[in-house]
Amino acid sequence: KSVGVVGVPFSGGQPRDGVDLGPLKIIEFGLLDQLQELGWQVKFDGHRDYTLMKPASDPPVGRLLNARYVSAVTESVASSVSAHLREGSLALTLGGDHSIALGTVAGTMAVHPNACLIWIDAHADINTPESTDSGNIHGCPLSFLLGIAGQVDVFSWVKPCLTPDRLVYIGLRDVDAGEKKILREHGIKAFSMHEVDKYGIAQVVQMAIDHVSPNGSRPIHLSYDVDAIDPAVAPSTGTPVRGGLTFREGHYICEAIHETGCLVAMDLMEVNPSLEDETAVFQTVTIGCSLVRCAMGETLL
Ligand code: DIR
Ligand code: MN
Ligand code: MN
Ligand code: MN
Repeated sequence: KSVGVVGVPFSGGQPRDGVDLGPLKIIEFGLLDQLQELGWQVKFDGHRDYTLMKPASDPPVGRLLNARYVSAVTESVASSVSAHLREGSLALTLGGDHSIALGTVAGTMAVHPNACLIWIDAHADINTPESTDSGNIHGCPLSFLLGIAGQVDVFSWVKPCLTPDRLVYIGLRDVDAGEKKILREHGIKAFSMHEVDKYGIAQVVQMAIDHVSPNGSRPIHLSYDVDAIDPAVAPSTGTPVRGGLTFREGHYICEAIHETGCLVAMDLMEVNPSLEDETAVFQTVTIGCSLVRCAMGETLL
């Protein structure tokens, strides 16, 4: 078994500097050795310098900020992910902000068109170019992937590749009014923190997997925003929201998805080592690594 690691030191999908340092810190912390110890053959070409793709001028496209830059980076990420999957490797992408998932999911769907997407996040990241208040594209990747974003010429490379029935959320607790309307209108399944409290994490994960993969046979793409975890546990992230997943709930999700045997791609996003103090950064980077290890087969016993 082999894993292709894509390090994406990119922050252009949101305004806070430092999230581009996430992949560097996670790898510095020793994630690749840890995966080797779990029996994975690790392929890592080094962190690419995406700043080379930054256009000289990138004025807002409607409300969208840094749209040309985000588009160029995500298009490149999509081909990196596809290449790893075509070689039969699991694709692990380390962000960077969550706009990068526009690339990773497109890359997965290019190789596994029937794959499903499990999105772990405090936020729904499904704003359209019209509904976004912030203009930050890390709040929008799913609208592009689902084809509900409308035509944006800058993103013409993105083909709708996801259907609402193959998307499920766990962990939501900060969803914009416009996003709630989109979730309702498209019948998208979401387990917010309310459902986690109500049913417990084990039942929520089971219901989520059953929803997106009714026969248990679809390839799974797991896109994990570290802000899904409670900020008391994972503080160094750009848009923390109280009332999140506990340490164990966050890990349980990864363990249960590993147990399906269907995981083909994972994203770990929004670790920002420039936010909060040294202890907070250590905690957040540590949990980032352990979430990935659990999704890739680490067990407690
Ligand atoms: C908000 C926040 N819904 C937006 N989104 C965040 O900017 O669209 N996503 N923080 O991670
Ligand atoms: Mn997110
Ligand atoms: Mn988030
Ligand atoms: Mn369904």
